[in-house]
Amino acid sequence: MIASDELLERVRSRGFTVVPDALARDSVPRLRERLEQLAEEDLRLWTERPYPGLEGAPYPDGWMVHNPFTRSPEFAALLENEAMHAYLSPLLGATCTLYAYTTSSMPPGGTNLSARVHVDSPRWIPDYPTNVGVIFPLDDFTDDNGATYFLPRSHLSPDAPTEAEFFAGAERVYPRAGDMVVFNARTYHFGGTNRTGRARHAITLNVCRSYMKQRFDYPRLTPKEVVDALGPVGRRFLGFDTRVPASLAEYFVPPERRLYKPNQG
Ligand SMILES: O=C(O)CCC(=O)C(=O)O
Repeated sequence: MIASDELLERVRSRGFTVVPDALARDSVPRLRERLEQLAEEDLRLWTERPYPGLEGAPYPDGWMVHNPFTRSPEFAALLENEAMHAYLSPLLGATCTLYAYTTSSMPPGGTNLSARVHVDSPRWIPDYPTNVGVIFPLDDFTDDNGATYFLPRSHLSPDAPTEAEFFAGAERVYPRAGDMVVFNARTYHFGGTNRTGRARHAITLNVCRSYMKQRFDYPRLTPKEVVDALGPVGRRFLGFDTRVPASLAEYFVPPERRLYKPNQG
């Protein structure tokens, strides 16, 4: 699959774009169903087995499931989504890796942590994106259910807009379920409020340059059966080609057995 030059240019010049038909439409209902199950499971586990020191605290990332691909093959398959990689490679290089993989849902009558003017990458280097965000909507985004706001061209400035400046210039995106939003993660955005009675679900990935640290140590965190089901693109994306040795025995190995493989940037 090849990215559209016009849409890539929109990411570069305006900071974001909607790419149609990134997912097979018939895969969406199952992803949506699994997302709801995982979100409920997270809340239950948080109450039943709180992390030490956090007993009694509310779940910190409500309506966001972290690392769903470790618990559900439907989410693992997206690590190799061809449309996504067709856009990531020209923007970040064909060696880019996953920084974070979560879900983002707007509950009925509410919103989530993304309802603030924010960027998903604090670094600003002129003409050099370090991180790209990808949103896979699992519901059509509308004004009523919390379509995301983006401030066009805000990735071109080192300065943060005020909230007034943001809303004076922001545009909302209206992808359909199964489309994909691709954005320079330094573009200011804001998650909307869902005023309907049905949850608005989405999957959100943040992708970084190959030599940057990932949010989690995915090669250690990902279950073996998930890794075994992936091909070279999925493994590289998880960080398997850019690991670092933990001993001289792991360092002094032939090139084909190196943990940080040659030509990874
Ligand atoms: O779900 C959304 O609409 C926004 C998500 C978001 O802001 C983020 O992932 O940083």
